[in-house]
Amino acid sequence: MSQRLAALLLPVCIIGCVLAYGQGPRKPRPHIVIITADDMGWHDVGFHGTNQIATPNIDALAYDGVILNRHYSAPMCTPSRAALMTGRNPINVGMQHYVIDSDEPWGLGLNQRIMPEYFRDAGYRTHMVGKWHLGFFNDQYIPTSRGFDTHIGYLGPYVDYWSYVSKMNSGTFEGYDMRQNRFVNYAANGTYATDYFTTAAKDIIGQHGKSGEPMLLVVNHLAPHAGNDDDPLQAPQETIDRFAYIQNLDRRTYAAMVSKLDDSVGEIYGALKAHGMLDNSIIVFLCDNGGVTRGMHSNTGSNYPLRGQKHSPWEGAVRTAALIWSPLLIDTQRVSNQWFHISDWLPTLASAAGFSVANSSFSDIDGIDQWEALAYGTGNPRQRLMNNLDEIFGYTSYMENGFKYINGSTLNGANDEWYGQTDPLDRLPSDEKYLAGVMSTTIARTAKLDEKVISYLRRHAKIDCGNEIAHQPCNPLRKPCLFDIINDPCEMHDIADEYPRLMRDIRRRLEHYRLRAAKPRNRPHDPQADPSKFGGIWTWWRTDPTVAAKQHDGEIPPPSNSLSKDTQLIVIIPIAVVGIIFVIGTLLYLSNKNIIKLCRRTKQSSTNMPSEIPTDAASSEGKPTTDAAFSSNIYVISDRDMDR
Ligand SMILES: *[C@@H]1O[C@H](CO)[C@@H](O)[C@H](O)[C@H]1NC(C)=O
Ligand SMILES: *[C@@H]1O[C@H](CO)[C@@H](O)[C@H](O)[C@H]1NC(C)=O
Ligand SMILES: *[C@@H]1O[C@H](CO)[C@@H](O)[C@H](O)[C@H]1NC(C)=O
Ligand SMILES: [Ca+2]
Repeated sequence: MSQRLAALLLPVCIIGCVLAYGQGPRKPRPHIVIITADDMGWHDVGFHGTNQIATPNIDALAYDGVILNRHYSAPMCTPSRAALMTGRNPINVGMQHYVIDSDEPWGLGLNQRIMPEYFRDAGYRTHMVGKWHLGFFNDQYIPTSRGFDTHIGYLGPYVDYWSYVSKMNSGTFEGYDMRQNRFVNYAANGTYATDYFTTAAKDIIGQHGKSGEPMLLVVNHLAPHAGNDDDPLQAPQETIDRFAYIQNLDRRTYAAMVSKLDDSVGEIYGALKAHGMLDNSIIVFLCDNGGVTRGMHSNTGSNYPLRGQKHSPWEGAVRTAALIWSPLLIDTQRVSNQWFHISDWLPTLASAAGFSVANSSFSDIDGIDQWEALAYGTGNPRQRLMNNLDEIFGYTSYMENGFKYINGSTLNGANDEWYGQTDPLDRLPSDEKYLAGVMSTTIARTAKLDEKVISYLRRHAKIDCGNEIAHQPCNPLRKPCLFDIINDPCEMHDIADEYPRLMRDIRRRLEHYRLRAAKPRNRPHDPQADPSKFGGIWTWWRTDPTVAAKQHDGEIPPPSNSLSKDTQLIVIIPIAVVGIIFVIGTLLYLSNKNIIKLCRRTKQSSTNMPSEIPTDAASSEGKPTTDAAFSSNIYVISDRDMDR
């Protein structure tokens, strides 16, 4: 019976198939735009509940997409960017310790295959705008040598927002750091960096237009990172003036820096819309690490009420503001509490684009493909998060199944407190004003956002730890601490003594991580890097000139699509016919058995163990009373009713 039906349908299918092919190729891969903020705090976006700094565009995108409420980055720039680009944990690629100063001869290993290389192979055009910070002492390390068709931006950790000068080595080395591919970009000089990068991104989108090719665009903003130490906070005066209600002048300027960044997000969205790309786009916004309220490169960023700040083992360093927006997501306008590590983006976005990076012959990906969980709101594929294990500074920050473990700290504990509480003298805008701001954005109007939905989501994305003082304060410099990070997100109560077995299990697992970790790649300062030797320009000072001469300058390679259309047709038709017969047969079989169930699958955690460490017998500490979910390995947090 099923065979007769199939025979009947077959000619229809073939005709349909040929017609469909004639009308154009398969649905094109989605455009992917990743926008990163640098050193921006948890408490510096409106969707986390503050009215101090308006970020209506970022917020509208968050409310209409998925708020990633447990998004974890590495504690500093270089490790985070390494993880984003490689899909690997920084400890496994030797990028776990500190950052690359521009006069240091090291970078992300050339044996690492990075995001734009994977996407280029999948037919993408690949563009980077803004910060690199993964090494440039040799020109083989720069973005356009590593898979990006184009790069407009700087190579080091930070520059002046107007002059693009970057000072290193206690200010004794000073040079211009701004590139257009391999060339020095002098045109940017004098234009506010956030504006320049926004224009560059819009130009790329405009030129790309409806070319039909998929686009990967990574926009790594300078904002709101501090500039050079002698003039760290910089924004146009008219923007600063809009925040006159903020008493602290540095914080006021910082608010303007964040506000310009928010404008950028709105403009990039607008450009995608104007060029007909929005319907098939994925936009990701994330922060590379927490804000810096105090100390070196302080920008007054706030992670309140989270503990700590950038460059520490605490949540304030690693739990970062993030969102994903896309018409390709099925279950949107929600707060996701699935654990997400920055290394997950590569496999996740590849999956969204229809290809896999999991088993490349180049490297083992540590990240987990969370596309299905994000798109359908199903499950929580990740149970473990290695924030960092830095043997040089001597600290470990790690989470599994909702328990966070910290041993040791940075800077002898200088970043271990709670910072960034809003000045009570600031007369903040009202909630009504906040809502009106979000609703007035193009994003909110296009998405037809509802004010009730916004208020609901905002309430659920906010972390409130009350005004409680830590009554079990932890000093990880003395002994390791453990936190129930779901019920104690602000790391106030050390519960290590209550869980001796879990502590032992964790220590054993951490030993696996430690033994498997790559040696940090850091190299000391090199006097030869001094820009004054190169006409005041930061450049690749260790490039072999004979190799450099052979490299073609700034040329964009052709896309990798190869088969001719006729060949494709000859290959596709027989495959399609066989496929259709198979599908019809299967459908008939399944409908008989009445077992078709669509979507909403819950994944078995065992198939999704992070590959960062060898799978170990799961801990069996018993059933903690705090959260029923702990009792199961399939650790599902319901997004809609987690209210903390
Ligand atoms: C940038 O512009 C300023 C002001 O015009 C100028 O003094 C400086 O030399 C320029 N920098 C470079 C690298 O050309
Ligand atoms: C990668 O391939 C190897 C063998 O080729 C296999 O053992 C391994 O399970 C694969 N890993 C993944 C993540 O698919
Ligand atoms: C905690 O960190 C310190 C400093 O790195 C180290 O000496 C000690 O062995 C660690 N303790 C445990 C229990 O791992
Ligand atoms: Ca950073």
